[in-house]
Order: sequence, then structure tokens, then C-alpha cells
Amino acid sequence: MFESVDQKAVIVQIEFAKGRDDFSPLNAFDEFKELVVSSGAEIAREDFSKQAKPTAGLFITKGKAERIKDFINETESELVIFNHELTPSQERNLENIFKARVLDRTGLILDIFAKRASSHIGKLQVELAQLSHLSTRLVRGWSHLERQKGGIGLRGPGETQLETDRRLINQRIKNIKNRLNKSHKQREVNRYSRNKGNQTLVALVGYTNAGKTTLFNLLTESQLYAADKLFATLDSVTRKNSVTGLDDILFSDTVGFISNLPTELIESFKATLDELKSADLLVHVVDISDPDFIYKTEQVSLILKELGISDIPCIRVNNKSDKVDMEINGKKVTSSNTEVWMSALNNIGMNDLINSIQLNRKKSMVKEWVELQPNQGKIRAQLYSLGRVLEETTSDTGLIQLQLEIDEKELGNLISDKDINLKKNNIKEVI
Ligand SMILES: Nc1nc2c(ncn2[C@@H]2O[C@H](COP(=O)(O)OP(=O)(O)OP(=O)(O)O)[C@@H](O)[C@H]2O)c(=O)[nH]1
Ligand SMILES: [Mg+2]
Repeated sequence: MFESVDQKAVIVQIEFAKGRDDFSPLNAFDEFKELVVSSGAEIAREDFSKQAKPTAGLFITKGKAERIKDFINETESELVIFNHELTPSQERNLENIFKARVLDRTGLILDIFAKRASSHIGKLQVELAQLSHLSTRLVRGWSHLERQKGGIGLRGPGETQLETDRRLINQRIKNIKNRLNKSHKQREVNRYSRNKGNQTLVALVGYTNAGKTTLFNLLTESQLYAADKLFATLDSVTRKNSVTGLDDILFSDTVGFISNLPTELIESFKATLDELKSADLLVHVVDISDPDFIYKTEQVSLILKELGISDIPCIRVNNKSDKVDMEINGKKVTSSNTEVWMSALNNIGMNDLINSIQLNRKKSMVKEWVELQPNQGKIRAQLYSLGRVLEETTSDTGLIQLQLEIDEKELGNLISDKDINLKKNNIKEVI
């Protein structure tokens, strides 16, 4: 594996005539700089300029390319990082002019992930994403940069594949996909046992650096790594809560999202993020002190949609409220069922969050009569031990009839997994 090296980099962002709504390019530039620093590169020169539209061959104008080339020579930089997506041919054309490596936004984010991945699955996922990204760029034209291998964007679990040919890379991609599928199946089994154990899964989601891990640590008395840097968390972790008043709840801490998350990453991380699909409730953590919180909140919602989980009930946590004025027009803001103001770092607002989680949980509880065969005594005992049974009778035909107070989802699982039937002509009560 390559060592992490600090490389000098010239960083480039263009503001095009048709700018992005609600996200001032200056803030995007700040986030970009944070990403660069997170990758371990040293910013030797910044180039933030305007341009009418991207050009096909180089993405930037020829004049700009010449200027950047001068910057590279002046600062002896080895790397040019763009806060944009470049096509493989644009990357190659620029590298030919610069005689330095060019990394686009996706390559940069992949590099940070490669650096942070620690679990076996996390490493496989990053390698898969890197390989998918690199395979399109490996056709030709790397010889001029031969001496620089091992730098930012090349290291990590995928780097040794750079010199192999496409056939080998595709084989490796297939191999990783198989291994990920296998571990995915294993996780499905675990999820199944969790369903049977009737535990509610609450997943913390949100933009990177919003405070998800800080909140997770508070809820589960854990000491996971939380830090003021982008993508501090890569691996999903699920643990039982340690807060009184929230019985049988599991919390999941997940990887943070970012705008324009590379598709390769979403694809590769789907297995981990699939965990989110079985969540009963999402807690969307927002850094309310961030000037761009509205844009970032929308980005998270878009990614949730892309992952097909936007219909899961969601509580919004306005975190880091210690850093903002909590008054609007002279009135103090207050928490509601679906929006909670809190400061995870200072343990303020936890009660509001607990109340809100409980209220959102109760929504799915129903009262329902079911019928068990006489030989299903074991399930009957289980339901009693879980405190689900309100009343019991026996039918004329000897079936055990139980009135349950139960989560709708759990009831669905019982019916599909245990061959239990609903009592006929029964009226379901939603409570
Ligand atoms: N002032 C303040 N800082 C907070 C609060 N919650 C978290 N932080 C800080 O915000 C930074 C990011 O926190 P994390 O918990 O690592 O954020 P995250 O959402 O898990 O970030 P990623 O894992 O990178 O996606 C850390 O420096 C925390 O100390 C809060 O309520 N108030
Ligand atoms: Mg985190």
C-alpha cells in the first residue's frame, strides 16, 4: 500500500455564468478547500475564476490552462485538483499541458475515502468505486506521469491496479462485487433476526460534519471518532441505545453525504447504505450554524430519494444550536414532533429528541386480532413474553385467537414469516 504523501497542489474552481442556486460559489470553494486538506494535499495556489461555459477539450479556456501551468511551475506542484467532474479525455488533455497529475472532484472524494476506510467491507467498497472510476481513465496516456504514481488519488486499496490492464481490473471488480454481495446477504440475515427481536432501528443521516457521530456517541454511550473534518465516518455502526426512555431502540451512525456525491461511491456503498432501507425512522442531522444549511439539507433529501428511502418517517435535528441565535422575530424557537433543536456536543435538547422519537414510533402501533394453530404455542409464548398480547380467546374450531398491540411492521413480519393469519371480519385499530 502506498504511503500517504503530502503533495503540493494547485486547486481550481470555475464559476460558470449559470451558477448553482442557493449555494454561493465562495462557500462551495471553502468546502472544496476542506476536501483538499482532508486528502492530505497542501494547497500551493488557488485559482477561482469565472467562465461562460466549460469547453469540450480542456474544460477550461486555453488562457486559463496556461496560467495554471505557470502556477504549477512557480510552486513546483505535482497535482492540479478541480472542483468539477472532468471527462477522461479532458483529464488527459490537461495532464499533457500541465505535465502534472489532474484530479477531479470524484477522484478527490474517492481518495479521501481510500484514506479513511478501515473495515474490510469499507475497503472493498472504496476499491470498487476507485476501480470503476479508474477503469474509464486507464485506456492510454499514463506514461507521461509514470514517476508520480503513489500520490494523492492513486493510493488506497485500489492503487496497485493502476498498472494492470483493463481485463484484470474488470475481473477484480467482479470479484469484489461477489464478496460484497456475500457480506450483504449475511447482513440481511442479521437484519432478519433483528426484526424477530422486535427492535426499532433509527438511522442517523445527514451532510458530512453535521454532528451525526457526536449525537450517536451521546445516544449509545460510545466513543466513535467524531471530528471537525469531512468524512470522519465511513463505516456504518449500529448499537443499542443507552438512554432511558427509549427501550429496544438501535441507532445507526452512517457515512455523511456531500453534494455531487460520486455515483461510483453511491453504487459501491449501496450495500452499507441498504442498512438504511430497513430503518424504521431516520434522524436527519443538520448543522444549523452552517450558512449553507438549506442547500445541504436539500442535497441530503435528494440522496435519500436516490437511495429509495425518502418515504421512511424522518425527524429533523437542528444540531449545533449552541452556535446560533435561537430566536426568530423575537420569539424563541421550539422543538416539535418532527423538528428538534439541540446541541449534541453540549447534551442540550436530548429530552425533546427522545419525545419526538417516541411519538414517531407510536404512530405505527396497531391493535389487531390474529389466529394461531394449536401447534404454534411457542409463538404464543413469545408474544406474551414481549408483552404484545391484550386478550386471548379460543375459536369454535380450536384456533388460538390473540388480540395484539403491536407495531404494524412487526405484525407484517409475523404474518409473512410465521404463517399466522389475521382473524376474519376483524377491524384493525390504529393507535
Ligand atoms: N458547536 C457544536 N459543535 C458540534 C456539535 N455537534 C458536533 N459538533 C462538532 O462538529 C464536528 C463534526 O462532528 P461529527 O459528529 O464528527 O460529525 P459527523 O456528522 O459524524 O461527520 P462525518 O462523519 O464526517 O459525516 C466535530 O468537531 C464536533 O465536535 C454541537 O452541537 N455544537
Ligand atoms: Mg461521523
